[in-house]
Amino acid sequence: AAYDLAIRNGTVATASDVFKADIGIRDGKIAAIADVISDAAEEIDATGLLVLPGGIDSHVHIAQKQGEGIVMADDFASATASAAAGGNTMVMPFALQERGTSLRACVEEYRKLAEGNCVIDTAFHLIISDPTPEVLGQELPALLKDGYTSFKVFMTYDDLVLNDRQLLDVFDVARREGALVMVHAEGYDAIRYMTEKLERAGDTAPYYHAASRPELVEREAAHRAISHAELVDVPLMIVHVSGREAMEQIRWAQQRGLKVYGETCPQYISLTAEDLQAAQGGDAMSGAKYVCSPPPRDHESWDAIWEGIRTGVFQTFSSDHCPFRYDSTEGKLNPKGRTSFRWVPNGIPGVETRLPILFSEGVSKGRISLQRFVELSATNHARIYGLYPGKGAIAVGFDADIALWDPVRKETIRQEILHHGADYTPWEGFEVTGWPVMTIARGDVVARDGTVTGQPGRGQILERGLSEFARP
Ligand code: DUC
Ligand code: ZN
Ligand code: ZN
Ligand code: ZN
Repeated sequence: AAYDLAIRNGTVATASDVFKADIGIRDGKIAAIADVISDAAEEIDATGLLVLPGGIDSHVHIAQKQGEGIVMADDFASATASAAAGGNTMVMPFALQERGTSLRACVEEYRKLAEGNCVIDTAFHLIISDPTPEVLGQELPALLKDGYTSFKVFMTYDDLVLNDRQLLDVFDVARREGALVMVHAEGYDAIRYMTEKLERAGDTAPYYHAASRPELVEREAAHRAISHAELVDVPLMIVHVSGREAMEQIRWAQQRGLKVYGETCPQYISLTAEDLQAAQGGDAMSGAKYVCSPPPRDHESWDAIWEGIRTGVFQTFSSDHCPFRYDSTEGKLNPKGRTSFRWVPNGIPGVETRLPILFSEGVSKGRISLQRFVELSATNHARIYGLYPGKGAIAVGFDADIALWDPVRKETIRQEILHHGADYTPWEGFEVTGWPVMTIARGDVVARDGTVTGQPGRGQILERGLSEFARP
């Protein structure tokens, strides 16, 4: 046969077009797109289904080192299996530098955890917490040459925060080496001030996590990051934007001609700060299930995020998957977490539910086109993070990374149907229209009808190229 696999009679969507076609796959790559492909060893009938580029989730945390006694709920096997079941063919987790340690040594630790365990392809970003002269002068440039072409910096958290001068120094290296900088924009001092004030008043329940990080905290940090990036003349990606305030800072920068990009996430179009409040008669601690940073806001914020999505302020829609078990002394309900929201680990699981939520709230409800969905879920992630061409589109010569979607299937999100390592989903009971029914990664069927069929270890750890989006 001319092809290993043909996907027949489906409706193909790319970032620019929607059309009926068959797809021929050979050696893990898309070898042909044609009206009819009949000479394949195997066939999948996609009648009534959408044939989309597999999702790329460029913001996930897997097995990331936490503070003492806290453990992430996913390893690389479970996180990538969960991603595959949710219509993804690639994830980008973080290799975290701990202060006082070599960046290179940390990268090798994370690689070791990932190697042999990933169901789908994976590529690491770096997190820089300790920008010593050695890190900035030697380690970072060398790692960039090895294909780690983006890194995240934090403007908050005791163990991660960089001061303004450190941000400027890191930005300067990114500019010189062509790396893309991702920024967690929330201001450390403002959060500390609010947290201590709330704790003094006895307001320590998970609910007060949101109050400790109001939108202006995010707006101020976004503005500061943007201004520093302008000073250095380096592009910037502001990740996990939660509402109007930070969105408007990015738009302001873009209107001034700066290369500032924006990412948002499902929690900012579907959860609110009220979710952190216990249900009537419920356990006040249950709000911990929704503790992530920035926190979910309100319905007006959802509208602002949609405005940003529709008008192109945001380029990527990621999960920020950061899973902790709820009912665990190593997770949300750790002993210190019960005493104050300050110690509840920040993050929620979402790698498997990202695409159904965006598809349902976006495409099915008529807020965005299918092409825009493809761009936000896959193509832009590949373009911005140095994987394009090759990934992120349905085109001849690209990896055969494909998700088949049933656009009219109704599903209720429930913990029992998910594959992550967490013991809950923040979207329990959330109803969606549109569901990924099969995921094909480099030509292999890795998930089908809610069952993960891809073996751990088939996924590769990829090096990435420099991104055009990172050019000053
Ligand atoms: N930032 C993230 O990107 N993920 C989880 C927690 C956080 O602060
Ligand atoms: Zn380490
Ligand atoms: Zn962050
Ligand atoms: Zn994150």
